[in-house]
Amino acid sequence: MKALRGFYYITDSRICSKDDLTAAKQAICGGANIIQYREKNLPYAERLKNAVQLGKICADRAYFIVNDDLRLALESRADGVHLGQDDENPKTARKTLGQDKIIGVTVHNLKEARKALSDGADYLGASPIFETSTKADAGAPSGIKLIQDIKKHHQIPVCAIGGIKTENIRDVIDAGADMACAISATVAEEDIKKAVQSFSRMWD
Ligand code: TZP
Ligand code: MG
Repeated sequence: MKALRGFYYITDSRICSKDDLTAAKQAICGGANIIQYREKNLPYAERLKNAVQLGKICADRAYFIVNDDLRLALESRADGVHLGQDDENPKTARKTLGQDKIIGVTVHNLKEARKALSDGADYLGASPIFETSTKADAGAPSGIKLIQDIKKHHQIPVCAIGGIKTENIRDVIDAGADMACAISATVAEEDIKKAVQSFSRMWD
């Protein structure tokens, strides 16, 4: 079932032994509720082809979100787009995609969270919670306090990201995270379905 809640799977072709489509299918079977296509290296035409196929795989089973690229989100008819602080403004994304699409925004502190809310974000990505080597410029870890602070002041779904493993997912959920991503702990695993299940079952 589609919901802005539960495990949020992000593709990463750099560390995955399977193609993104096969991996995403396994992630959905493992209970991922959201699939994000995050691909920074392929040419646009190839990314569009992949995004369209990923959208079909997600269908009514998971939300399909495109990272960074508003045009790709629009042309692949994704359910939404995820924007970093240096990407397109959420207001522009709203105008481009329309009211019924999902706009996620990465935030590192409460100030950015307030701004993203006033710009019309549908959910916030709280980042990075813990130390990560998957994103070189992720910045200093905020710890679970960032999740607690956002949830204390705002009523908006929060997705935690950065260094999340099965050992710390309980703390992340207890802090109030509605969703969580764990890239290296799932994408790089041989059995992606099983790896995703070990996170997704925490919301049961
Ligand atoms: N944005 C903030 S941290 C991060 C992204 C894409 C990488 C998270 O990867 P991992 O392997 O779950 O730490
Ligand atoms: Mg980005």
